[in-house]
Amino acid sequence: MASKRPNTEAKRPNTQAKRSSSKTPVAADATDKLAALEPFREDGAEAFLTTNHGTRINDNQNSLKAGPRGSTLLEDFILREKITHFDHERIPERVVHARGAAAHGHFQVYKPLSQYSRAKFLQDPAVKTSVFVRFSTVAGSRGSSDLARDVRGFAVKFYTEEGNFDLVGNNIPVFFIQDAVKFPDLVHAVKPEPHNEIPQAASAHDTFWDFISVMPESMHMIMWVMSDRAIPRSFRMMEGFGVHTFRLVNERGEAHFVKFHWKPLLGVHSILWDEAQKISGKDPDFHRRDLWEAIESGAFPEWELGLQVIDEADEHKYDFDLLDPTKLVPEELVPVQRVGRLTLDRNPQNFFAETEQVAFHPGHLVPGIDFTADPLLQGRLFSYTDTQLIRLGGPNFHEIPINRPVAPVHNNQRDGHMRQTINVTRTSYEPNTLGGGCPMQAGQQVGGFVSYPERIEAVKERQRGEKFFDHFSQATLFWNSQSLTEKDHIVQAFQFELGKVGVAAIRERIVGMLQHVDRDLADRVAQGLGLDGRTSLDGPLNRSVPADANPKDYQPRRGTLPIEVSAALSMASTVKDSAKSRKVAILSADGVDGSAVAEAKRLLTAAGVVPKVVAPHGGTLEAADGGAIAVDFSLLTVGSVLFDAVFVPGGFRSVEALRADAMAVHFVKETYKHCKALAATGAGIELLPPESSPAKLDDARAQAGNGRPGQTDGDPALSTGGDAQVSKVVADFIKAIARHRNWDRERTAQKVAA
Ligand code: HDE
Repeated sequence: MASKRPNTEAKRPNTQAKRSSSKTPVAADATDKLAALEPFREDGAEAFLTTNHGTRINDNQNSLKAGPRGSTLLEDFILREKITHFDHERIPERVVHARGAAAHGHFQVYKPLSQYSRAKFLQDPAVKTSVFVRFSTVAGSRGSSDLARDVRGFAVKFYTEEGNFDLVGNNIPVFFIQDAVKFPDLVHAVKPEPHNEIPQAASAHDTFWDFISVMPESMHMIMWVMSDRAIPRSFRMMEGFGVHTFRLVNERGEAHFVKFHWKPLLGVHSILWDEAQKISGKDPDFHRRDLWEAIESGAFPEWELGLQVIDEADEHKYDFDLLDPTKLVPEELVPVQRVGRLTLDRNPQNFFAETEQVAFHPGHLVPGIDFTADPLLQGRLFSYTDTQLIRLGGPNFHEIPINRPVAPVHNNQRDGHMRQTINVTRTSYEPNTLGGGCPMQAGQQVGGFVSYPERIEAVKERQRGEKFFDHFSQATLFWNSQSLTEKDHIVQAFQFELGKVGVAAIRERIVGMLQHVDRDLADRVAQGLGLDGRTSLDGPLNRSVPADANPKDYQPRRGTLPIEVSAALSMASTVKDSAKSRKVAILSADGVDGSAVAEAKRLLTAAGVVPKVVAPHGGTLEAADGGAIAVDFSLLTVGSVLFDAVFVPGGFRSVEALRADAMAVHFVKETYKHCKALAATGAGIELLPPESSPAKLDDARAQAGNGRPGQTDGDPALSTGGDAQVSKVVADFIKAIARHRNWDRERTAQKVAA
């Protein structure tokens, strides 16, 4: 075998200091984060196995022993190094947001945003700013299911030429609490209970609801978390929000308040709680896999960056406080301007090195973006560096490849655990004369960060703004803005969550709290719990009160909003124009109509849909015409919940076999019950659940017989036709997939046992 020097030797990491200085402009490709990561990649191809110190290893099968049956010798430095490294492979998981998946990509603005911000990455539509984006759940451990009912993290690291800007947001625009001091309480309440560490990645337990039942400021967020927003279909189909109000500052030093949004181009879509629970068993990596596969297949996820810009003069214009993170700014009051596009186009190559070691921080800012005094944001500014110190083990985590900015780094910070940079100057202080005064401070004109000179005249006190005490009006707005189906799901979510709460008094207090959101909501939740909707609260509503305060001063006050409904808050108003990247099961068995399978695959693939043949057995199927069809999954290995839609092609032998197979029958029934698109041709119609509407199915059979394709029962997500009508049926089917679900089916479908 040809001897070749291992890559680790060949590719020595560049130090930032070598690449450029603050006076030299950054080379065009130096802002490409993927290129910057290149020197750190190692593939071991055609290389010899070595120790960490470069000594080639001759025997990786046997430890060094005193004779073939003798004990292992302490001298075996190869064994000791290998085992020691292995023993230390784990680092602490994130205290929250432990479970996540990430991808590389880039961001481009549509037009210069110079009127609002001087940030360079927001100026030139030709500039592609590298990004690394990590999505996460909040409560669960690293190995928990993707499908927990939970908020999703949506953290974006922009590697800009002026340094890293991290937009560390969530898929819900508000938060549970108003002040950072309550964060450890909230997280302790939602995490598994301390005595038995149950339940994992779930809020459906006593301590969480106990806390919520005495924290009315959480109610707006709770409405979102009980909605289907907390069980997204895909990371690619979630909105993202910066949550806090930030500031944009332009070249002239003028500031505007801003709320950041991410709008997914595939629309905002969710699944049902019944599916979420089943997916957690069938494929707990469902979201992670979905992101990975979409990027691998070239269906790159995209979002538009949205800004809600508010004049400083309007700071006090609204009945809610812009500094209160439990409130959103309704889009009807301040429209979202879409200003740029985020595209994720490359998967990480090493989960640990990139996704696990990436360190986000809302305090990673660039000139042109600044904070407000939101007390939740202010507390976060402390927390994120602090947590990396223990999680990543020391103060040099910024030198880990994924965290390094593409902008040059020069300062007098030195040493510490695992220091990589070799600072070659004698001076590590400033001012100095020995080092020619370098590195030197940067004036604003050359990109020096200057904090926005916000005027502050204040008394030092532990207090909150007056409007912070309006805990219910936006919770009510959210409820009023939901579609009937969304409302049903919220009621069921409360019934589920509280149904898992053992202490009756907690359930009652939550119902009492819900009465302040909406009477009907409270009544419906109470009914499912076997409670009286008029349950009155035991004690004061808000128990988050300082020791010496008068509790009366801390009780909620209802504000008024100029709108009663906000369409933007309902997923029913999302775009539903693309079936791209959706997964379809083509349910088949031996004897299937091979040409129907081929035609459906062709049409679906052309529409960007991902068809998979699912059959009672793996390997290949023998089609009715004798041809062979490759099976992607056997029924045993998947479930309908892993697909967006199902097509049952004709072929009598195939359909007979499927009808005799309980798993196949269940697969179709469940698809129907979950309101997904279903299509069938020829004999395949016989597999559609008769419960859907027997009379209409007869009609469909008749239509199939006389050659007219149809949509059964006026149900736009049920497409049927004869064997010769595959093209027409699949065309309707694709439209139905793009609409995501036919939620109207739900009330009748509930009766279908699945
Ligand atoms: Fe975080 N949060 N958070 N958070 N957060 C963390 O930082 C914290 C909050 C968010 O993919 C931790 O590196 C405090 C709001 C995301 O790596 C920690 C408070 C929002 C991620 C932390 C909040 C977020 C985190 C844990 C209240 C939406 C995952 C590990 C004052 C705007 C980032 C880490 C990733 C992670 C603290 C509230 C978003 C402990 C103290 C509000 C997306 O530092």
